Amino acid sequence: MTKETKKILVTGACGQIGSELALKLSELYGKNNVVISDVAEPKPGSALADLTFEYLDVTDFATFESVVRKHNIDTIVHLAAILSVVGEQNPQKCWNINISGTLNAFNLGVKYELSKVFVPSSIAVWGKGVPKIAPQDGILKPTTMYGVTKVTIELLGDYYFRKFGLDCRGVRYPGIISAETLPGGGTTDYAVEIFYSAVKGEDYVCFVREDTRLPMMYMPDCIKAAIDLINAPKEKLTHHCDYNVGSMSFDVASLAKEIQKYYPNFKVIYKPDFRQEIADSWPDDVDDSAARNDWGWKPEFDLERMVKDMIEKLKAKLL
Ligand code: AKB
Repeated sequence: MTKETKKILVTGACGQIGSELALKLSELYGKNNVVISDVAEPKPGSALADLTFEYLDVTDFATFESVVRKHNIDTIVHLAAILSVVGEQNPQKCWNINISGTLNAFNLGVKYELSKVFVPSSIAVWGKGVPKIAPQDGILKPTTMYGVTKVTIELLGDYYFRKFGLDCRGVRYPGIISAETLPGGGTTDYAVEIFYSAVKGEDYVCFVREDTRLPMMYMPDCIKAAIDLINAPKEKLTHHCDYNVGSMSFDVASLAKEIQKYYPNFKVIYKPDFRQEIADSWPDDVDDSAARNDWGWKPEFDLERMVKDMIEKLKAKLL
């Protein structure tokens, strides 16, 4: 994207990633060039509430189209989605929102010859039997409806590129850790909730075992991955909506130990529930060499830096 032209529509903008990515995009490309949409309004008085907002259910093609036309949108950053845990509570709704919403974004991309559509995928594309370090290209057998929708979206990305020349791009996000907006119904939510308990001086009841190890990423790197991929030269890309992006990988016990450097009395009580099975079906880490080679992916935060920053931000927010 260049500074002059682009009008970007961010769907699902009030969610965990959208609320920070939309602000970064408005900083980079100008407030007037970013339109946000969601099925919930931004919090009154928040920085997000300063951006142009459109109420949009992404499964409603006519309204989606009217927003694209009204604002002369050139790029869609399509974040509206149902995550893994909520998806298991209502698989049909997960399929409808994730698949219809993405198809609408892709079809608008083709119809209005948009420059790009960015739609994230997830580590949820893998299932039981995945190697501990997930390869870029491997067998995808997800066990959740969320994972099924993400594999489908990756395949749709390849199809729309080949069939219509649509420039669609996406990364497989790991669990995202951030202090601004809580994640909404994912399996990796424990890695965010644990900080709120620690900073509030409470014990944390964790819904997965202490040895549960998953790939994770801090929000500044999550935003960097989206913007770096959106801006990468097309001719360098060997994949579309399915780039592995690694950052850090840790088990809950190691995260708790790092937090205890700041809160020595902090305790985690482990009470695994149905989410353990989902976590166990995902890899420990990912091989992101394709992202590194194709568009120079390089994360900046490790566990120590992330924990320090999260605690500082949450202290300012909660205390
Ligand atoms: C979830 O846990 O469902 C998400 C994800 C890994 O995509 N955070």
